[in-house]
Amino acid sequence: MIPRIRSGTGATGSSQARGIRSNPSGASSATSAFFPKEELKTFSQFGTRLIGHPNNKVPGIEMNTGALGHGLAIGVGMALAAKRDGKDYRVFCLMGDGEQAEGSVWEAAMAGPHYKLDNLVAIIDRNRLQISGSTEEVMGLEPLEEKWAAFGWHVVSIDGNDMEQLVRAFEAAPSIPGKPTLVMANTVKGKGVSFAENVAHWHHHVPNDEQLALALAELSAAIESYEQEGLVR
Ligand SMILES: Cc1ncc(C[n+]2csc(CCOP(=O)(O)OP(=O)(O)O)c2C)c(N)n1
Ligand SMILES: [Mg+2]
Repeated sequence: MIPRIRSGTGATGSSQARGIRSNPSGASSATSAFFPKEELKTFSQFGTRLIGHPNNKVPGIEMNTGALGHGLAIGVGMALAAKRDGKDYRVFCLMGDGEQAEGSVWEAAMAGPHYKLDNLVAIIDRNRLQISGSTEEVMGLEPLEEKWAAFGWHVVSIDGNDMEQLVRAFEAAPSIPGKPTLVMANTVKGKGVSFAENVAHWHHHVPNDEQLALALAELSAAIESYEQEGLVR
């Protein structure tokens, strides 16, 4: 079953490393009644608070993002605060794979196991692309899972486009007491939109009217088939 996903912080802490993901976070904030859905129409326009990166002027968003590499350090702080305050919430931090080129990610990667933050789950969107092309050409990351394991994380590798696998990985954490979990979510960028799949420049590109119509048709057809299979509630 595909569960509803809430963005922002609440009973479950969530830290977003990936600023460019402001589209879905804005949409889910609106549907979670943080602000009226109408406001989504102002996205990226002059004077809007939906500026293209999550920022703390948007209700439900506590941290600004945009500069890569800060999310995990914030997540470590939130998870450490939970431990110190005796709270039982968990913290989820979504990072990009291109983001792994930032040194600050690895400082936070050291701190997670050091403070035994088994209430922390970091996810890497391993789509093998970053803004200007292949991650392995821009800054080689492999062997990435081994690096995280060597830093003391419990590493779980899944198909990140499969919602069931994601939910299972999140529910299973923490598997090893004292160890934070790293979910390597192997994904296809632009999945489900034929012309955008695996194409780096869709990191940040505005579709024209035809592309928008095609994307909506393809995604609607996919949602319909999920509904028929009983996979969406
Ligand atoms: C500190 C910092 N350096 C560089 C950039 C420019 N930049 C924006 S997105 C990006 C690539 C991110 O790649 P990835 O995290 O894999 O995101 P994807 O393209 O897969 O969505 C870069 C280098 C930035 N935002 N912050
Ligand atoms: Mg990427």
